[in-house]
Amino acid sequence: MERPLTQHITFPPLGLRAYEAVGGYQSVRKVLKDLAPQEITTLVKESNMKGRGGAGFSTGMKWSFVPMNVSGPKYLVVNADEMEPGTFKDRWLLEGNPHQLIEGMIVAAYAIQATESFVFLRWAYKTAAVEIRKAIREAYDAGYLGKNIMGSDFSLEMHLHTGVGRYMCGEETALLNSLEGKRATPRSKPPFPQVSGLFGRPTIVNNVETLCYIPHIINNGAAWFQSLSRTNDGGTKIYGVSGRVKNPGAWELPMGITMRELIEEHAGGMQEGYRFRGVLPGGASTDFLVEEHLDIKMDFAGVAAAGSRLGTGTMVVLDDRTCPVGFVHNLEHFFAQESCGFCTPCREGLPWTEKLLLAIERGEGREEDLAILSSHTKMMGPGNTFCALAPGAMEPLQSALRYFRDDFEQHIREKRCPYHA
Ligand code: L3W
Repeated sequence: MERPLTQHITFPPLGLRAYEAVGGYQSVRKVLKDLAPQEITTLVKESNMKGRGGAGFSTGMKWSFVPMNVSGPKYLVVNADEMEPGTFKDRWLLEGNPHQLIEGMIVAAYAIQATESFVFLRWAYKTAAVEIRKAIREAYDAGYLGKNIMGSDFSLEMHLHTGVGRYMCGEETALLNSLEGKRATPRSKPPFPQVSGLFGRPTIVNNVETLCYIPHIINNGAAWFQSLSRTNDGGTKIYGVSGRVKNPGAWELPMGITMRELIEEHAGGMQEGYRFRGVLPGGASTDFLVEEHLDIKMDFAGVAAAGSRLGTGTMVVLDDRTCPVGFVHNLEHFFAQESCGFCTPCREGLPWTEKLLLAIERGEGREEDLAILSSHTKMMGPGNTFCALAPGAMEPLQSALRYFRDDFEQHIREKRCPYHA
């Protein structure tokens, strides 16, 4: 099985010469010599590459929205602000092979003719910051960055920017505001960043995993990328599993592998004494799925058909000895804390949700609280808030109210948490 993305991951990562020795930076040489910017975008479109940050938007299509005949600067920004609970896939790529990301960034920047690029990195990823800084310096020294790359007329600057630890900065327009030195609140879309992004200029924001695939698509072609997958969404995917499984971790596997294979084979199944109860398939801001869904394909369409989202593809497993009310309360505590406070439903609704869940968890809930929680899932649902933070926060709650309703009712009826003696 091919694992293009992770095959050269080492700790510490390969330096520039060792990376070149395994084929590194070939795609930069190839595009600068043989391919026009639009040809790269077309190739990425044909590969059916869908963005790996959580939304699954077509990468080639996103790039094609950048106006090519405008003068003035354009920007490429990598969203490396990985802070979705349960998600640790980009960290693996950042710490284990930073040159692969830089190579993907150079090709992407060339495709949209950006002259300046930024890695917006989560502040807590200290090791990644050291490795990326070192790799950027090596790339400048070798002539892959800076003026007239490899003797061509294409020039690109690259900067590492570390965030301040806000989940909100993972939303692309809040990230751009933060990069401009402003408060990290989201902007209204449209206009999308491809047209008006950083400092009002055309900007592409892509996830780390997304950009790391680009060198491999350039080197091996769209058909090869599609052939790695078991479904219509091209490529491999980094999947992860955490929770009370025997072997929690992350693995690069064909897109469309089943949830059962991931949990039972790769994660080794449940630990002794624990039973599978449910799973958040793609980080905390996705709907729970349960036992009946174990055979679904873990691609964008497969998870959506089951009533959830692939999201980041990093699953959090709920077991039968963990209180689902406490589990969801913990998540809503995170989301309430991370609301930027800009729009009212999110600012007011999330702390209210958190308080209701805490009361129920403690055995102080009232019967009417379940109806209030349900109405919150609608009031903070898609279309009622400024960005996707609160609707995402409502996904685990609305599905927990559906699949684990008996647990909520038992807490209220017995005025205690049945999971605590
Ligand atoms: C032009 C249109 N561009 C969409 C572009 C848009 C963006 C991309 C996705 O949230 C999700 C969120 C989290 N014309 C366009 C267009 N685009 N329509 O496509 O856009 P969108 O709005 O669908 O999603 P988003 O706001 O980027 C991302 C979920 O991911 N998530 C969280 C992940 C968190 C991390 C992290 O911590 N780093 O990855 C997990 O599920 O809830 O729903 O570029 O411009 N008509």
